[in-house]
Amino acid sequence: MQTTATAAAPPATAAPERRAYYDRIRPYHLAPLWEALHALVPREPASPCVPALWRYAEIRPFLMESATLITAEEAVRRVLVLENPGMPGQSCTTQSLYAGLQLIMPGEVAPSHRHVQSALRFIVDGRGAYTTVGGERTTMHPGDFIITPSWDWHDHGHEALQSDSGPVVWLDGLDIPLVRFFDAGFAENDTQQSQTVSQPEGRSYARFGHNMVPVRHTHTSRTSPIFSYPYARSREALAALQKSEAPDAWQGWKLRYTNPLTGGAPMPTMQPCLQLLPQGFRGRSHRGTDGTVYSVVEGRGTAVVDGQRLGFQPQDTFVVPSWARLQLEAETDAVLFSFSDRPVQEAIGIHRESFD
Ligand code: GTQ
Repeated sequence: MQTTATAAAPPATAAPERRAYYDRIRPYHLAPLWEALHALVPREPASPCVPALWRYAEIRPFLMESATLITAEEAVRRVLVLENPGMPGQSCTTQSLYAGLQLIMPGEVAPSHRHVQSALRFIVDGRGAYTTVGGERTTMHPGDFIITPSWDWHDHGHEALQSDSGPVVWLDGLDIPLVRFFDAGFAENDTQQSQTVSQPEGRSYARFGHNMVPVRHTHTSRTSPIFSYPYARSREALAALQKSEAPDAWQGWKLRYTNPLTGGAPMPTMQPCLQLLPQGFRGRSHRGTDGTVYSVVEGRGTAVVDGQRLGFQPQDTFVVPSWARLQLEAETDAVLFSFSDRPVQEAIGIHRESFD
């Protein structure tokens, strides 16, 4: 979303009389388009975002160390941002999307707040934490995909009731850079730390999670009424497909999560997917204009991104930039969660993809 420096500053190589002219018009806040046109309107995407992989085994100790430095309450959200190495300091993983790993320790609370930015959570490590959205609490299990809709109150916590409970880590995906681009961000803190739980756990899933909808329900929200999509159900679907049909040559068996009321993306700005690659899979190359963040749930393999090999294991996160060629390879059966800004690009009619 940030314009590149090359787009703004005319090159020093310009002819002296042109440079002198540029110098004279600058105080009037004018700039010559012809020096920047090629960068502003490129022949094809030229993203500053680069392919990158975060090895969970390598970064987990840093995440755990953060808990010795600050509590979840003081931090509000104790997260290590997965900053794209091509865009340091900008708190983004692709140009439009933010990803981070959030840590909750047993007994902690991340206080209730709300914001315009939509969030998704994908549980990476540990069990026993919960998130509360709109008065309904959901317990987190590894592989669950959970939504925080725009402007809904939400708090996270970990009651530490079980003797085996430990740290819980999840991947946060937010449309923070998109909202920042539009200068449309609002946020507020709740008056209470943890919102009052007013609904029994599982109510949303009972009402909307079984290809059925309460008979007099009319939907007004832009976001799915299911806010937790359990891994057990999604994984079961992939296992059944593996038994019943050949994998797609590019993406294996890949399903997108939907809003059951529309069939579209579960949230306006992000499309999450879950895919299974069979052992020995050597996928064909494909690319899309939606830069994508992947979280590895099961198995080992390699993402070949514009020729760069990113070897992955469970709990790793990697990012594939817009228009980079991706080939997926699996050494064992592998399950990948992913999300991109595709619904936004589709809404404005600019999404492109190609399958080689
Ligand atoms: O859990 O509400 O990673 O507000 C960044 C901003 C998580 C959250 C993030 C947030 C949250």
